[in-house]
Amino acid sequence: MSFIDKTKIYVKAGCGGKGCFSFFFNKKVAKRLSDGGDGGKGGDVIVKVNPNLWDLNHLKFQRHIKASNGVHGGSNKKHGKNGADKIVEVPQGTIIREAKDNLLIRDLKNEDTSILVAKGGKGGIGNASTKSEAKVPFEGEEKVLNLELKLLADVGLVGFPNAGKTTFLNTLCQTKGKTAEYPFTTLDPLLGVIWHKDTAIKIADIPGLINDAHKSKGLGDLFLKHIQRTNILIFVMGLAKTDPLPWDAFKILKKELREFDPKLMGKEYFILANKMDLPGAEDKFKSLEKKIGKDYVLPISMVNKTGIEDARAKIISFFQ
Ligand SMILES: Nc1nc2c(ncn2[C@@H]2O[C@H](COP(=O)(O)OP(=O)(O)OP(=O)(O)O)[C@@H](O)[C@H]2O)c(=O)[nH]1
Ligand SMILES: [Mg+2]
Repeated sequence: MSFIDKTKIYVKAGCGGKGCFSFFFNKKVAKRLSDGGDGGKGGDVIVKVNPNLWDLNHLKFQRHIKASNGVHGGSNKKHGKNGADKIVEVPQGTIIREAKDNLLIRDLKNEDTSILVAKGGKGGIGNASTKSEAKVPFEGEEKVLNLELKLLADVGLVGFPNAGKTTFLNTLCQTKGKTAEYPFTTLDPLLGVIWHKDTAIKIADIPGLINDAHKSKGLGDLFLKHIQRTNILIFVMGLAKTDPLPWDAFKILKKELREFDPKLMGKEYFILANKMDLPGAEDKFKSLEKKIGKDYVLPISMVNKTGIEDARAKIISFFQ
């Protein structure tokens, strides 16, 4: 099952039920009186955050979403039942736009938020109220909506493929992301959590980037939107012989981020220099530290399990 962060849906609210046109003969006053009841209101379509959802996959085969129509009014002033609302559940961080002009309807950043996206039609008024003709009901609103998910993580891991991003996340947060010695092992974003007192700090691992990712090289920059909302970026560098030189990698990564969204460069960041267990890593680390400064780089090894607590403390320091 692949991670889906973009989809289009058609929503249609319910129509109002018809107002009833009917009479009864009142013997007491020897008169024909109108007694047609009003139609029920059509159901609304509501988009609601479900914090347990991770992506938009569940809407893949549910593109047409309709709320129920209101029931027609009846004789004896019987009011038709309102149509049931339809709730569309989405993950937190979903942005809703109207497809025709791409105008923002709502950015569902907060938990338990919901928004009415298509209003049900009013029911028709029966002749008991109008005293003449019954009034016709209203149609329910219909819209085509673009839904786009941008994960709400606090920290984003970026790096070349194979740098050890997922291994780091798995070690720090006990996630179960797939890791392997070949590039592009991670194909979908992965989220891990560490705790600081009562605060959950969410960390997002995204697929690896390479030079010209913004020109769709490798997996491209498709996933960079998922780190747009983070406060901090962690550049993970592998220091193995087969990994690109860390300083070069850092420059390329910064270029790719800037090409995608210059605001990404305004975020706080630091580098994790990984695979310190390997021969030659120490020299690479020292040269990187000299260039970027002590405060911006931490040595770690996921094989020797070193530097993990320093990395955790460094992350937490941004949230104090
Ligand atoms: N020697 C050594 N190998 C490591 C270390 N950390 C990770 N690796 C290995 O490096 C390879 C890549 O690790 P991943 O965690 O899959 O790397 P990634 O950055 O998530 O890679 P992509 O998902 O392809 O972008 C795996 O074979 C890991 O076992 C480390 O500290 N030392
Ligand atoms: Mg990975």
